[in-house]
Amino acid sequence: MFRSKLPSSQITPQNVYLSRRDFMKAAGIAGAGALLAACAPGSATESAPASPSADTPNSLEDITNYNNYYEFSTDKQAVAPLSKDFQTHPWDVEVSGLVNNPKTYAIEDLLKKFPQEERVYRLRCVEAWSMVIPWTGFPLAKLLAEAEPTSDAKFVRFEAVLDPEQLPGQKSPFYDWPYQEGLRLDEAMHELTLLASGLYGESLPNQNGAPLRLVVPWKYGFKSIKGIVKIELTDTQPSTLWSTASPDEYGFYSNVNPNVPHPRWSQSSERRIGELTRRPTLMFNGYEAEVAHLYEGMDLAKDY
Ligand SMILES: Nc1nc2c(c(=O)[nH]1)N[C@H]1C(S)=C(S)[C@@H](COP(=O)(O)O)O[C@H]1N2
Ligand SMILES: [Mo]
Repeated sequence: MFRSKLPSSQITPQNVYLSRRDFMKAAGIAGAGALLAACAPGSATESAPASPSADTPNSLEDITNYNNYYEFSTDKQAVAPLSKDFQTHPWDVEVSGLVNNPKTYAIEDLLKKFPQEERVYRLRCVEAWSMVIPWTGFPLAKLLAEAEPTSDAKFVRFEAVLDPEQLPGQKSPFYDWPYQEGLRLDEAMHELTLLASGLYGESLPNQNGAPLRLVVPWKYGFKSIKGIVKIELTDTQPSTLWSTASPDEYGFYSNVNPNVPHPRWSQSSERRIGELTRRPTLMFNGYEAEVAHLYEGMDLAKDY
Protein backbone atom coordinates (compact mmCIF):
# COMPACT_ATOMS: atom_id res chain seq x y z
CA MET A 1 0.00 0.00 0.00
CA PHE A 2 0.92 3.60 -0.44
CA ARG A 3 2.85 5.36 2.29
CA SER A 4 2.65 9.12 2.58
CA LYS A 5 6.13 9.34 4.13
CA LEU A 6 8.14 7.85 1.31
CA PRO A 7 11.74 6.89 1.98
CA SER A 8 13.95 8.74 -0.50
CA SER A 9 14.64 5.48 -2.37
CA GLN A 10 10.97 5.38 -3.35
CA ILE A 11 10.78 8.95 -4.53
CA THR A 12 12.85 8.07 -7.59
CA PRO A 13 9.94 6.44 -9.44
CA GLN A 14 8.26 9.84 -9.62
CA ASN A 15 11.19 11.13 -11.67
CA VAL A 16 11.21 8.03 -13.80
CA TYR A 17 7.48 8.44 -14.22
CA LEU A 18 7.87 12.07 -15.31
CA SER A 19 10.57 11.31 -17.82
CA ARG A 20 8.46 8.49 -19.23
CA ARG A 21 5.62 10.97 -19.68
CA ASP A 22 7.94 13.43 -21.44
CA PHE A 23 9.01 10.62 -23.72
CA MET A 24 5.41 9.70 -24.45
CA LYS A 25 4.55 13.32 -25.15
CA ALA A 26 7.50 13.72 -27.50
CA ALA A 27 6.57 10.51 -29.27
CA GLY A 28 2.96 11.68 -29.60
CA ILE A 29 1.62 8.72 -27.61
CA ALA A 30 -1.87 9.07 -26.18
CA GLY A 31 -2.40 11.34 -23.21
CA ALA A 32 -5.76 12.82 -22.29
CA GLY A 33 -5.59 15.26 -25.21
CA ALA A 34 -5.03 12.58 -27.79
CA LEU A 35 -7.81 10.50 -26.26
CA LEU A 36 -10.19 13.39 -26.61
CA ALA A 37 -9.14 13.98 -30.17
CA ALA A 38 -9.79 10.33 -30.84
CA CYS A 39 -13.42 10.58 -29.81
CA ALA A 40 -14.19 13.68 -31.87
CA PRO A 41 -15.75 12.76 -35.21
CA GLY A 42 -13.36 12.88 -38.15
CA SER A 43 -10.42 13.86 -36.00
CA ALA A 44 -8.17 10.95 -36.81
CA THR A 45 -6.02 12.96 -39.19
CA GLU A 46 -6.13 16.23 -37.25
CA SER A 47 -3.54 16.98 -34.62
CA ALA A 48 -4.59 16.86 -30.97
CA PRO A 49 -6.11 20.07 -29.55
CA ALA A 50 -4.12 22.11 -27.04
CA SER A 51 -3.64 19.25 -24.64
CA PRO A 52 -5.18 19.44 -21.17
CA SER A 53 -2.12 17.47 -20.09
CA ALA A 54 0.34 20.22 -21.09
CA ASP A 55 0.64 21.58 -17.54
CA THR A 56 3.47 20.27 -15.40
CA PRO A 57 2.13 18.01 -12.65
CA ASN A 58 2.58 19.14 -9.06
CA SER A 59 4.99 17.11 -6.96
CA LEU A 60 3.78 14.03 -5.11
CA GLU A 61 4.75 15.89 -1.94
CA ASP A 62 2.36 18.77 -2.72
CA ILE A 63 -0.47 16.54 -3.92
CA THR A 64 -0.39 14.40 -0.78
CA ASN A 65 0.15 17.06 1.89
CA TYR A 66 -2.26 19.85 0.95
CA ASN A 67 -5.70 18.26 0.99
CA ASN A 68 -9.33 19.08 1.54
CA TYR A 69 -10.94 16.05 3.16
CA TYR A 70 -13.29 17.27 5.89
CA GLU A 71 -13.98 13.72 7.15
CA PHE A 72 -10.45 13.89 8.60
CA SER A 73 -9.83 17.57 9.21
CA THR A 74 -10.51 21.06 7.92
CA ASP A 75 -6.75 21.68 8.20
CA LYS A 76 -5.18 20.82 4.82
CA GLN A 77 -1.84 19.81 6.32
CA ALA A 78 -3.46 17.61 8.98
CA VAL A 79 -5.30 15.33 6.52
CA ALA A 80 -2.21 13.29 5.55
CA PRO A 81 -1.17 12.27 9.08
CA LEU A 82 -4.76 11.76 10.28
CA SER A 83 -5.68 9.53 7.32
CA LYS A 84 -2.61 7.30 7.26
CA ASP A 85 -4.23 4.35 9.09
CA PHE A 86 -7.64 4.61 7.41
CA GLN A 87 -8.78 1.10 6.43
CA THR A 88 -9.84 0.85 2.78
CA HIS A 89 -10.11 -2.96 2.63
CA PRO A 90 -12.57 -4.57 2.37
CA TRP A 91 -14.44 -1.90 0.39
CA ASP A 92 -17.63 -2.22 -1.64
CA VAL A 93 -19.08 0.20 -4.18
CA GLU A 94 -22.82 -0.09 -4.74
CA VAL A 95 -24.29 0.93 -8.11
CA SER A 96 -28.04 1.26 -7.74
CA GLY A 97 -31.20 3.27 -8.34
CA LEU A 98 -32.66 3.74 -11.82
CA VAL A 99 -30.54 1.11 -13.60
CA ASN A 100 -31.32 -2.20 -15.27
CA ASN A 101 -28.25 -3.86 -13.73
CA PRO A 102 -27.73 -2.82 -10.12
CA LYS A 103 -24.56 -4.33 -8.70
CA THR A 104 -22.29 -4.14 -5.69
CA TYR A 105 -18.61 -4.46 -6.60
CA ALA A 106 -15.74 -5.34 -4.31
CA ILE A 107 -13.19 -2.63 -5.12
CA GLU A 108 -10.62 -5.19 -6.44
CA ASP A 109 -13.18 -6.56 -8.91
CA LEU A 110 -14.20 -3.10 -10.03
CA LEU A 111 -10.62 -2.06 -10.79
CA LYS A 112 -9.91 -5.33 -12.58
CA LYS A 113 -13.02 -5.05 -14.72
CA PHE A 114 -12.33 -1.56 -16.09
CA PRO A 115 -8.93 -0.92 -17.70
CA GLN A 116 -7.06 1.84 -15.90
CA GLU A 117 -5.84 4.86 -17.87
CA GLU A 118 -3.58 7.78 -17.08
CA ARG A 119 -5.11 11.30 -17.12
CA VAL A 120 -3.31 14.50 -16.18
CA TYR A 121 -5.91 17.05 -15.06
CA ARG A 122 -5.94 20.48 -13.47
CA LEU A 123 -7.84 20.58 -10.16
CA ARG A 124 -9.27 24.00 -9.23
CA CYS A 125 -10.58 24.41 -5.68
CA VAL A 126 -13.31 26.99 -5.06
CA GLU A 127 -10.89 28.52 -2.50
CA ALA A 128 -8.89 29.80 -5.52
CA TRP A 129 -5.89 27.47 -5.47
CA SER A 130 -5.10 24.80 -8.03
CA MET A 131 -2.88 21.83 -8.77
CA VAL A 132 -2.10 19.51 -11.66
CA ILE A 133 -2.51 15.83 -10.81
CA PRO A 134 -1.57 12.74 -12.82
CA TRP A 135 -4.45 10.38 -12.07
CA THR A 136 -4.95 6.73 -12.83
CA GLY A 137 -8.54 5.73 -13.34
CA PHE A 138 -11.30 4.98 -15.81
CA PRO A 139 -14.22 6.90 -17.29
CA LEU A 140 -17.35 6.80 -15.12
CA ALA A 141 -19.22 6.34 -18.44
CA LYS A 142 -17.88 2.77 -18.66
CA LEU A 143 -19.34 1.82 -15.29
CA LEU A 144 -22.64 3.52 -16.13
CA ALA A 145 -22.83 1.68 -19.45
CA GLU A 146 -22.49 -1.58 -17.52
CA ALA A 147 -25.26 -0.49 -15.12
CA GLU A 148 -27.59 0.61 -17.95
CA PRO A 149 -29.46 3.66 -16.65
CA THR A 150 -33.21 3.43 -17.35
CA SER A 151 -34.91 6.13 -19.45
CA ASP A 152 -36.07 7.82 -16.20
CA ALA A 153 -32.52 8.36 -14.94
CA LYS A 154 -31.49 12.03 -15.12
CA PHE A 155 -28.84 12.44 -12.39
CA VAL A 156 -26.11 10.51 -10.63
CA ARG A 157 -25.76 10.75 -6.87
CA PHE A 158 -22.48 9.86 -5.18
CA GLU A 159 -22.14 8.97 -1.52
CA ALA A 160 -18.91 8.80 0.47
CA VAL A 161 -18.01 6.52 3.37
CA LEU A 162 -19.72 7.06 6.74
CA ASP A 163 -17.60 5.81 9.64
CA PRO A 164 -17.22 8.27 12.53
CA GLU A 165 -14.97 5.78 14.37
CA GLN A 166 -12.35 6.15 11.65
CA LEU A 167 -13.28 9.62 10.42
CA PRO A 168 -12.93 12.13 13.24
CA GLY A 169 -14.36 14.99 11.17
CA GLN A 170 -17.72 13.21 11.04
CA LYS A 171 -18.21 14.06 14.70
CA SER A 172 -18.67 17.67 13.54
CA PRO A 173 -22.35 18.65 13.62
CA PHE A 174 -21.84 21.39 11.02
CA TYR A 175 -22.07 19.00 8.08
CA ASP A 176 -24.72 16.56 6.98
CA TRP A 177 -22.65 13.36 6.75
CA PRO A 178 -21.99 11.33 4.69
CA TYR A 179 -20.47 13.67 2.09
CA GLN A 180 -22.61 13.48 -1.01
CA GLU A 181 -22.36 14.97 -4.47
CA GLY A 182 -24.14 14.76 -7.79
CA LEU A 183 -23.89 15.26 -11.53
CA ARG A 184 -26.40 15.49 -14.33
CA LEU A 185 -26.36 12.24 -16.31
CA ASP A 186 -24.77 13.83 -19.41
CA GLU A 187 -22.00 15.33 -17.23
CA ALA A 188 -21.44 11.93 -15.63
CA MET A 189 -21.25 10.30 -19.08
CA HIS A 190 -18.70 12.85 -20.38
CA GLU A 191 -15.38 11.39 -21.49
CA LEU A 192 -13.43 13.65 -19.08
CA THR A 193 -15.33 12.42 -15.99
CA LEU A 194 -13.08 9.96 -14.22
CA LEU A 195 -13.28 7.50 -11.36
CA ALA A 196 -9.73 7.65 -10.01
CA SER A 197 -8.04 4.81 -8.18
CA GLY A 198 -4.48 6.10 -8.21
CA LEU A 199 -2.06 8.92 -8.87
CA TYR A 200 1.58 9.02 -9.98
CA GLY A 201 1.16 5.40 -10.99
CA GLU A 202 0.51 4.20 -7.40
CA SER A 203 -2.74 3.30 -5.68
CA LEU A 204 -4.62 6.33 -4.40
CA PRO A 205 -3.20 7.78 -1.15
CA ASN A 206 -5.80 7.87 1.63
CA GLN A 207 -5.68 11.66 1.79
CA ASN A 208 -6.62 11.86 -1.90
CA GLY A 209 -9.71 9.68 -1.53
CA ALA A 210 -8.72 5.99 -1.47
CA PRO A 211 -9.77 3.62 -2.74
CA LEU A 212 -12.00 5.42 -5.28
CA ARG A 213 -12.86 9.07 -5.91
CA LEU A 214 -14.52 11.11 -8.61
CA VAL A 215 -12.61 13.63 -10.73
CA VAL A 216 -14.59 16.24 -12.70
CA PRO A 217 -11.87 18.61 -13.88
CA TRP A 218 -14.06 21.45 -15.22
CA LYS A 219 -15.90 21.89 -11.90
CA TYR A 220 -14.72 23.22 -8.54
CA GLY A 221 -12.83 20.59 -6.58
CA PHE A 222 -15.60 19.90 -4.06
CA LYS A 223 -17.60 18.11 -6.76
CA SER A 224 -14.79 15.51 -6.97
CA ILE A 225 -15.99 13.38 -4.05
CA LYS A 226 -13.53 11.10 -2.25
CA GLY A 227 -14.07 7.73 -0.57
CA ILE A 228 -17.03 6.68 -2.75
CA VAL A 229 -19.22 3.80 -1.51
CA LYS A 230 -22.38 4.39 -3.51
CA ILE A 231 -23.31 5.57 -7.01
CA GLU A 232 -27.06 5.96 -7.46
CA LEU A 233 -29.03 6.93 -10.56
CA THR A 234 -31.97 9.22 -9.78
CA ASP A 235 -34.69 11.19 -11.56
CA THR A 236 -34.33 14.24 -9.29
CA GLN A 237 -31.37 16.52 -8.67
CA PRO A 238 -29.48 15.12 -5.66
CA SER A 239 -28.72 17.32 -2.68
CA THR A 240 -25.05 17.82 -1.90
CA LEU A 241 -23.15 18.31 1.36
CA TRP A 242 -22.01 21.80 0.39
CA SER A 243 -25.30 23.13 -0.95
CA THR A 244 -27.01 21.83 2.19
CA ALA A 245 -24.41 23.44 4.48
CA SER A 246 -24.38 26.78 2.67
CA PRO A 247 -26.93 27.16 -0.15
CA ASP A 248 -25.92 30.77 -0.88
CA GLU A 249 -22.33 29.78 -1.52
CA TYR A 250 -22.52 26.47 -3.35
CA GLY A 251 -24.78 25.48 -6.21
CA PHE A 252 -25.29 22.15 -7.93
CA TYR A 253 -23.39 22.81 -11.15
CA SER A 254 -20.37 24.68 -9.77
CA ASN A 255 -18.53 24.91 -13.08
CA VAL A 256 -15.25 26.80 -12.79
CA ASN A 257 -16.07 30.32 -13.97
CA PRO A 258 -13.73 33.32 -13.56
CA ASN A 259 -16.67 35.72 -14.12
CA VAL A 260 -18.85 34.59 -11.23
CA PRO A 261 -17.32 35.50 -7.87
CA HIS A 262 -18.00 33.36 -4.84
CA PRO A 263 -19.25 35.42 -1.86
CA ARG A 264 -15.87 34.93 -0.19
CA TRP A 265 -13.43 34.49 -3.07
CA SER A 266 -13.02 36.26 -6.39
CA GLN A 267 -12.72 33.49 -8.96
CA SER A 268 -10.84 35.54 -11.57
CA SER A 269 -7.41 34.19 -10.67
CA GLU A 270 -5.84 31.36 -8.73
CA ARG A 271 -2.72 30.32 -6.88
CA ARG A 272 -1.16 27.27 -8.47
CA ILE A 273 0.43 25.40 -5.57
CA GLY A 274 4.20 25.71 -5.93
CA GLU A 275 4.09 28.93 -7.98
CA LEU A 276 4.79 32.48 -6.82
CA THR A 277 2.55 34.55 -9.08
CA ARG A 278 -1.18 34.00 -9.49
CA ARG A 279 -2.50 32.88 -12.84
CA PRO A 280 -5.79 33.80 -14.47
CA THR A 281 -8.57 31.26 -13.97
CA LEU A 282 -9.85 29.79 -17.22
CA MET A 283 -13.51 29.24 -18.12
CA PHE A 284 -14.43 25.64 -17.25
CA ASN A 285 -10.89 25.36 -15.83
CA GLY A 286 -9.54 25.31 -19.39
CA TYR A 287 -11.83 22.49 -20.59
CA GLU A 288 -14.28 24.82 -22.37
CA ALA A 289 -13.82 23.24 -25.81
CA GLU A 290 -14.73 19.85 -24.37
CA VAL A 291 -17.67 20.75 -22.11
CA ALA A 292 -19.26 24.11 -23.05
CA HIS A 293 -21.89 22.32 -25.19
CA LEU A 294 -23.31 20.70 -22.05
CA TYR A 295 -24.51 24.10 -20.83
CA GLU A 296 -25.94 25.68 -23.98
CA GLY A 297 -28.92 27.83 -23.06
CA MET A 298 -28.01 27.88 -19.37
CA ASP A 299 -27.42 31.24 -17.64
CA LEU A 300 -23.80 30.78 -16.61
CA ALA A 301 -23.87 34.00 -14.58
CA LYS A 302 -26.17 32.16 -12.18
CA ASP A 303 -24.08 29.00 -12.09
CA TYR A 304 -22.07 28.82 -8.88
N1 LIG B 1 -15.42 12.94 0.71
C1 LIG B 1 -14.85 14.13 0.47
N2 LIG B 1 -14.49 14.43 -0.79
C2 LIG B 1 -13.92 15.62 -1.07
C3 LIG B 1 -13.72 16.60 -0.06
C4 LIG B 1 -14.11 16.25 1.26
O1 LIG B 1 -13.97 17.05 2.22
N3 LIG B 1 -14.66 15.02 1.49
N4 LIG B 1 -13.16 17.82 -0.39
C5 LIG B 1 -13.29 18.26 -1.79
C6 LIG B 1 -12.52 19.45 -2.10
S1 LIG B 1 -13.10 20.92 -1.47
C7 LIG B 1 -11.43 19.44 -2.93
S2 LIG B 1 -10.67 20.86 -3.42
C8 LIG B 1 -10.86 18.14 -3.40
C9 LIG B 1 -9.39 18.06 -3.03
O2 LIG B 1 -8.78 16.91 -3.59
P1 LIG B 1 -7.26 16.59 -3.29
O3 LIG B 1 -7.04 16.64 -1.80
O4 LIG B 1 -7.02 15.22 -3.86
O5 LIG B 1 -6.43 17.64 -3.99
O6 LIG B 1 -11.53 17.00 -2.85
C10 LIG B 1 -12.94 17.14 -2.77
N5 LIG B 1 -13.53 15.88 -2.36
MO1 LIG C 1 -12.10 22.57 -2.70
